[in-house]
Amino acid sequence: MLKLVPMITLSTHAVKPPAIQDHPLPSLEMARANPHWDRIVLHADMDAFYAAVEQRDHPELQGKPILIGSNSWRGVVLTASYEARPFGVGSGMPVAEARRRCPAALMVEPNFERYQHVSNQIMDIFADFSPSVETISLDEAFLDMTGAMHLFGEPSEMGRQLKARVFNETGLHISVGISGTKYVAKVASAHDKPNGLTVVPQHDAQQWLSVLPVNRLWGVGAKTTPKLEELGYKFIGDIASTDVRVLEQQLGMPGVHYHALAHARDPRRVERGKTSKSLGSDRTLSEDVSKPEDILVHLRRSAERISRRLRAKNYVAHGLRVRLKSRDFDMFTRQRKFPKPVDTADALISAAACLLTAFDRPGPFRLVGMVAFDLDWRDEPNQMDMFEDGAAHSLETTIDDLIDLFGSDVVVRARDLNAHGTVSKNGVNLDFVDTRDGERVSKPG
Ligand code: TTP
Ligand code: MG
Repeated sequence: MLKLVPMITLSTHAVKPPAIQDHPLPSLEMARANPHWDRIVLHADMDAFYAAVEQRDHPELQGKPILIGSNSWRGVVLTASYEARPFGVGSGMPVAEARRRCPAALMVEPNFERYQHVSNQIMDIFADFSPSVETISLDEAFLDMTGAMHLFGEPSEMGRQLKARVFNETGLHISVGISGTKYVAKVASAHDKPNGLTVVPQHDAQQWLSVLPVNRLWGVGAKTTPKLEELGYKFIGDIASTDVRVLEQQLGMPGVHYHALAHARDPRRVERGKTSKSLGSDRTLSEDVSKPEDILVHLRRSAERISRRLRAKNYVAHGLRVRLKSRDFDMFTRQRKFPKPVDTADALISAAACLLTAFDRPGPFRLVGMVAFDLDWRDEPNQMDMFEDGAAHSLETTIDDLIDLFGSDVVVRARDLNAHGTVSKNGVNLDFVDTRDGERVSKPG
């Protein structure tokens, strides 16, 4: 395979965990010590997703050409294992045609429930790597990793860690592309499939793209490719070196768009939108509560749990939602955004106390809890001035250290003690991570 100059390509084609030390040394990235990254966009896409899940779960299919689909299911191949692909079969091909091209291939019926389950697992892993995850499909997402170097190291290291987590937790391989734009990250993740890791620093991206065929431009499909070739544009570099006015004249607005992509210009941000992660903690009580001061006791506990988890993950929250569930199981919520991002229990509890006054229902309530939402990276581990209250932040990080060393009972706030000098126990805590709308991964705590 032609190895293009400015990139790192790490690939193991056999089905085995990514052995980091086996990979060839990053070429250009090593040569140019620490290239500067204004933005880091990571694109991750599972390899032969449905087929890989079937091979994992049915050892007799491993190493064999398989097609996912059925004659009854729209009659098309949903995907083919990498063993079948050299025969020219793949997604969208009529099953009859695929069987003709690859007679040895075994047909496997899809099991969508299982694919959804694995998809949830990988999306949860993504959410641990970045608060800004844009899900594209069941097996594919963009992660904005800007500002995360102090947590994961160089971009190539981010990719290695993500691949290792996915493999360790699912037994499946994922290909990763990393660059300064969504476009180049996506082209890079497909560049060395399966089990690839390709890093293209932004300042090398145009050169890296230049030798790829024009059909690697977004928006250039089977119809446009021959049209571009007729005009003399075979490689992306041919588009990049042409005056944009000429392209516009020949192709209209798409010509301008191809020109920008060929120069590795793509201003689109990773849209976390509904995929943004939030952290929550609810408490279902053994005795219902009505009085604001009683509700606040429980909210304080939720605030402490959430803030510890925020700090442990180096996250800050831009918003807070308080949740109260009535005896009739109706859920009531009130929420607000913070003027500055927060990660302390103090900030969460002050906002919660404020929000509590906005509820127009008296109770009694059987569940109280809160959710910190619109999470973001804390830019620098010690960037204190970004917080409303630096003193509260250092006090709470000190408490984190004590709890890490001696366990959760080592420090108790005086206001949480009851008349007997003990912490009152009422109910069961449920901490959760919301990674997508309406979906929740719960962890009783
Ligand atoms: P893809 O990521 O496009 O394909 P893939 O994961 O099978 O293979 P690759 O290594 O090239 O990424 O799609 C993910 C899954 O979505 C795929 O396993 C099956 C399903 N799918 C369909 O059901 N219909 C389709 O047309 C395509 C393209 C995929
Ligand atoms: Mg895929």
